[in-house]
Amino acid sequence: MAILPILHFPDPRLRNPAQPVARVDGALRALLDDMLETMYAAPGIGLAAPQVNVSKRVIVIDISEERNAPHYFVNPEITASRGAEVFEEGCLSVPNIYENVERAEWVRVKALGRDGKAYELEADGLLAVCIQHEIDHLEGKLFVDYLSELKRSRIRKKMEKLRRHTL
Ligand code: GNR
Ligand code: NI
Repeated sequence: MAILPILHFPDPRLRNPAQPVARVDGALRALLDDMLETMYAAPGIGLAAPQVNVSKRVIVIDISEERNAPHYFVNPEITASRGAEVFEEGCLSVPNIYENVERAEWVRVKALGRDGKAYELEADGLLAVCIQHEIDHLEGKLFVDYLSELKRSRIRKKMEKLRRHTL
């Protein structure tokens, strides 16, 4: 197990569309385990592989209070969605920024699990928000893309300044 470094906006590597996984093998399960450990340590409720510089369609999520109910999504696809809801989102790749984003309020998602078997899950509330946020990462999309150009450029400047400080 290992904690992986998380890329920060506006790193261009966060913008690459991720590649489908051909096979859920031992190496992929090791990636899922490292991503889960990284997400718990951050701490966050979800993590997509592009955030740890792995361009694969892989997501982990755990919205439980006890941090003991992980969801694994390999090659996830939203097969149905309904409604709209605004939720205040944050992102481990855009630290300390929280903004309202409108998304579908209910989704059905199809994916492979940690065992490589296909399954479907229906979600609403925080889980639905998180699934959509993570699938966006697989397309190179970030929650700040839903904000105005003005807000996004302010956030970009803040992040660049922070990075100059910590380098
Ligand atoms: O930890 C996270 N919290 C969160 C809160 C509201 C909406 C989405 C999220 S996902 C985020 C972790 C993350 O950046 N995943 O990509
Ligand atoms: Ni995120």
